[in-house]
Amino acid sequence: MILSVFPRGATIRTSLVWRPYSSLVRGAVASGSLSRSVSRSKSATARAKGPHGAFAVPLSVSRIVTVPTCNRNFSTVLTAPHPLDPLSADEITHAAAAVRNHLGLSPDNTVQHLRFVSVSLNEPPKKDYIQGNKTPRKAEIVALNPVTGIASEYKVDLDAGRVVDAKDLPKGVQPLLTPEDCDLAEAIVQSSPEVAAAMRDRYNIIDMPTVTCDPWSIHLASEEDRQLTNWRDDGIPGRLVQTFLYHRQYGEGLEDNVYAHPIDIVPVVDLIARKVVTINGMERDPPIIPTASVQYHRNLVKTNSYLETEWRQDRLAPLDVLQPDGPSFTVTGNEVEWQKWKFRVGFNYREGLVLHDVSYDDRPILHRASLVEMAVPYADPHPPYQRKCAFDVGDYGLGFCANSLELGCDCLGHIHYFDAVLNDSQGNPVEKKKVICMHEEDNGVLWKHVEYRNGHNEARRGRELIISSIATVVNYEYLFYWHLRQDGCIDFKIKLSGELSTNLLSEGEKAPSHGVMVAPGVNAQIHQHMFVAKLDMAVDSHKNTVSEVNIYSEPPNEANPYGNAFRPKETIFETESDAQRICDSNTSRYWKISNAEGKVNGITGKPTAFKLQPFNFGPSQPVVFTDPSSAVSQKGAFATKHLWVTPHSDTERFPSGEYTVQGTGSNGLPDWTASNRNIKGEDVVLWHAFGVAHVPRPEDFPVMPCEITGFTLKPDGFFEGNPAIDLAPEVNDASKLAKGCCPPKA
Ligand SMILES: [Cu+2]
Repeated sequence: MILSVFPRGATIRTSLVWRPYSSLVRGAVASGSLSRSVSRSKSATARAKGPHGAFAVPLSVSRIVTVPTCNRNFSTVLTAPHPLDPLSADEITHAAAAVRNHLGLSPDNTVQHLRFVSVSLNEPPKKDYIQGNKTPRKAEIVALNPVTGIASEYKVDLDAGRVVDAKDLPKGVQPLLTPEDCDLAEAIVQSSPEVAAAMRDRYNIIDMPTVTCDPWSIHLASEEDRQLTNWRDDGIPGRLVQTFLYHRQYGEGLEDNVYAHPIDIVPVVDLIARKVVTINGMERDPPIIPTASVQYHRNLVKTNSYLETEWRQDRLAPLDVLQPDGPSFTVTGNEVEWQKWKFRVGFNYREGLVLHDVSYDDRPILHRASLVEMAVPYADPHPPYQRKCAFDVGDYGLGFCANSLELGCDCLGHIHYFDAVLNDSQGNPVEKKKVICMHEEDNGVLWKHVEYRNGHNEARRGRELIISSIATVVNYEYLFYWHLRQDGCIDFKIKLSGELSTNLLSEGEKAPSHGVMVAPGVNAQIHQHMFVAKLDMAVDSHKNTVSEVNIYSEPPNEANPYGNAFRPKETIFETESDAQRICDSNTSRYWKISNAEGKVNGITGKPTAFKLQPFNFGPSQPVVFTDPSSAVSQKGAFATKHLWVTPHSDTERFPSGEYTVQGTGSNGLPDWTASNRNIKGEDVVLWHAFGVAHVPRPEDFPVMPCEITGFTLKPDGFFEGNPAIDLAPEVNDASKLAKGCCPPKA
C-alpha cells in the first residue's frame, strides 16, 4: 500500500488496514516500467477533397488501429515526442531521479526526505512553440520535504538529465493534496485514539473502519482558521485536512451510501505530523446518526428504507450505436483529425484534459483550452462549515482524480481512449488507463429547409466529435465534454453528478437554515460550483481583439417612429479592466474574439471572429454569492466575474495561483490584471467563469441526476456562409419504422 512512502510517525500503526482511496476511484498504482501504446490511424478509403481541403468525409471511413510498441528507453529515444506530449513513464522516472541526484538522495533514503507531489511536462514557452524553435524538453516537479514541511519546485532538462532550476517555496505554502494524501488523512483519523474515544463515548461505535472520513482541504475563512495552521511549537507549518465523518451501516464492503449517515464531529489532521490536531464539535451533546438506508449501489438497493427496492420492470429495448465501418476520426499519437477539425490532446495531473492547437480547415481557433480552477463554497455559516470550500483543480487535481472510463457505460459507441501517466509520491510513474474518451455522436438535425411549395426536403444530421474526461473528487463527479461540431462550433459542457456532501443539522437548528433535508435527518447544504475555463484564443492568428456585444432597445424617436427598433452594440475592450465583465441575459450579452491581423470576412468586411456564448447549457447563473469581504471571494476572485481577459503570459496559469491549499489570497487574476495591461490586438487569453448555484433537492439523493452547465465558442463571421453546407445528403438505411406504425394504405 502506498502509505509506506511516508515516514512512519507515532500515530500510525504499521498494521493499520484501510482501503486505498486511489484504488477506488483514482486508478491503481503501477510499478516498474510501462509499455507505451501508440494509436495510429489508417484511412480505410481516400478522403474526398474539396476546394478547401478534406471535406464531405464519408461516414465511417476510418479505423483506429492500436499498435503496441516496445518500451521507449529514455536513453535511446526512437521517436521524439511532440513538444506538448505529456511525459512518458520513462521521463517521469528520469525526472524524479534527477531531483534525487540534485539533492544527494538515493532511492532508499528518499522516503524520509522527499515526497513527490507532481511530476509533469513543463510546456515549452509559447513563443518558441509557435515559431517552431526547438527548446529543451523539461519536466516540472513539485515536491515536499516531510521533515521540514517545506515544498520546492524543480525543473529538469530531460535531455541533459539534470535539474536546471530549483526553488524552495515560502514556509506554509502547501502543494495540492494527492490521492495518497487523501488515503493518509483517512488512515490518521481511523487510527486516532481520540477519535475512537469520541466515537465510542458519543455514539457507541467501536468499529473504527466503519467510520468513513471524507478528506477536504481546509479553507481558511478566519484568523482563527489561519492560526490552526501554526499549531506546532517547532514552527513546522501544518499541512491540514479536515475530515467529514460518516458511518457505514449497510453491506459487507464499501457499498453503503454513507452520506445517509452523517456524524457531527469534524477531526482535523496534519499530514506532516500525522496526527489529529483538533476535533470540532465535541462540545455538543451527540445527536442521533440517521439510520435510513438510502442506496444507489446495485447490491444494496433492495435494502432501501423508502425508495424503490426493485428494478423497474418496463425495461428498455437495446439502443445500440452501430458504426459498421468504425469511427471517422484519425489518431496519430496525441493528434486527432476529424472532418475539418484538427487538434492535440493533452493531459496533466492538475487540469486533466487539455486541448491544444485546435483548428478548423487548417485555420487556427484555439491555442490551448482547459478547465483551470473551480471554487465550491458552501453557504452554511455554522462553524466549522465556514471552512467548507474546495478549489478542486488546485486542491486535488482533476488529472489525479480522473476515472478510468468504462466501455459501454461511461462511453457508448466506437471509442478511442487515451491513457495517461502520472506519478506517485516516490516519483514512480502511475499509469491511468482510459482517462480520456473520444467518440462520435449523432446530434439530431444540423440544418434543414423544406420548400413548402413542392415539399422538397433538404436536411442534414449533425455529427459531433466528443472528447471527455470524468473526475471523482471525493463525493462528487464532474464530467467534462468538449464537443466539436460540423458547423464550426465548440461546446464545452460540464455535467455534475455524484453524491451530496451531507451533514447533520447544527446545534439549535430544527430545520436547515442554509440547506435542504434530502433524507430523514440528513441535511445537504446549499453551495455553488464555480468553474473557470482558460481559453487561449487564436482566431485566424495569435493576435486577437475582444469585444462585448449587447442588444439594446431603441427608444421611439424620429428614427424609430414605430418603436420596433433594437440592435446590437459592440464595445471593444482596450485594457484588462474593461474586460472584467458579468453576464447579462437581458441584453443577450456575449463576447466576441476577432482577428487583429488583417483577416477579414469577405461578406461582412469585418475581421473574422468567434463569439463566446455564455451559459449555452443549463440556465444562466450569477457569479459567486459570497460577500466580497469573505475569504472565498478573495481567494476565488476569478468567480466574481464571468469574464476576464489578459495578454498571454507563460507564467499566468492558474487564476487562484499555483497553490490553493490553505491559500488566503488569489495570487492570480487580480494580481495579474492590477497593472491594467493593454489587450486590444494582443495575444489574448479569455478566462470564462461560470457555474451552478446548487440548492439541493431530495431528487439529488442518494445520487444526483446530472446537472449541466457550459458555454459555446461559435463562429461569428469566421466563415462566409454555413460551413456545413457541403455535407452531402444521406439517408440512414439502418433506421426502421416502429412496429405498428404507418400501415400501408389499402
Ligand atoms: Cu452541487
